[in-house]
Amino acid sequence: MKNTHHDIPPALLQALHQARRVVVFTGAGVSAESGIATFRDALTGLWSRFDAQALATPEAFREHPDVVWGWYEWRRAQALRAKPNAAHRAIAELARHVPELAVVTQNVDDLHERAGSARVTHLHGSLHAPRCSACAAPQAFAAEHPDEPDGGRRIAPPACARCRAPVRPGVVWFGESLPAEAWNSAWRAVQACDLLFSIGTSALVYPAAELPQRALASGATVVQINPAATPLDAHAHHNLRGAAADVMPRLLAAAGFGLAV
Ligand code: BJW
Ligand code: ZN
Repeated sequence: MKNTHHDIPPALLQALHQARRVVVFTGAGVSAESGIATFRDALTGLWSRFDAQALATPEAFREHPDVVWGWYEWRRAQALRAKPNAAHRAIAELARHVPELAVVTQNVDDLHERAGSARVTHLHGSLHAPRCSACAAPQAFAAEHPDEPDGGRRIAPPACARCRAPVRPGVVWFGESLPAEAWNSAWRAVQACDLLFSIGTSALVYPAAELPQRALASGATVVQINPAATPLDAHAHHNLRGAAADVMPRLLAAAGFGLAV
């Protein structure tokens, strides 16, 4: 059914053509087709014995630093191998067709940037910016390119160059605050937007999941793109069921925003 846009509602296209400020809020699903497992699927191989929600905590890192560091090195290897997909590219292209567009991502990969998006706010940090767990000094990886077997393995975290405490991933774990600057900038963009896309997120993790709600409260049109149901379904103006890498290019084409795919 190439070149037919029957599933892109005309009201959505109208909102897109009239939008002055657009926020694209993304989650792990946007990187799924780049071969990066979504958060709630990220526990294959060795990690299938663990619970992601339990591993992504300061307590897990304290008690099992080699398990947690090994998990993040495995995911970093995956992210380094991955390439942006058609969804990342469509989001970068969309920015050329609207007056203002901000990407607010929960993802810890850098695929939006590599696809060419200029304004990207990372709410949950990065796989590529380790820091000391005690003194917070930025750290280098022991190996720039981790060579991870597919199943992953336990790896002892390196010691801080300054204070010898274990180096930790530069991500936001459960129970930790989001970086204030990132959160404030996301909140401002969402408050001012007239159109918000929520793409590839289960919309379960707070405070990030407040952003689409905030957009709704301030009168913006909210469009969700996800192959599965989420708590946002009941509130979004438009729910486009499908993979982001499939829906986003079709949406751009339907809007008349050319995109080489
Ligand atoms: C596709 C697709 C395709 C598939 N195309 N789509 C009640 C109880 C306990 C705690 C809380 C509570 N209420 C609130 C909290 C606090 C907690 C929280 O929200 N918990 C909930 C789980 C209930 N939040 C926090 O702790 C936050 N901090 C905080 O609140 O600070 C204040 C505070 C201070 C002190 C004490 C208490 C509070 C911090 C949250 C940090 C989240 N960090 C993580 C880990 C980052 C590092 C890492 O990656 O390891 O961020 S958790 C994880 O979830 C990760 C993600 O960014 C985030 C969101 O996940 P996402 O992106 O939505 O992925 P998935 O896997 O869930 O979903 C993928 C989706 O894609 C699915 O819907 C698929 O259908 C879809 N999909 N293929 C499009 N091809
Ligand atoms: Zn240190």
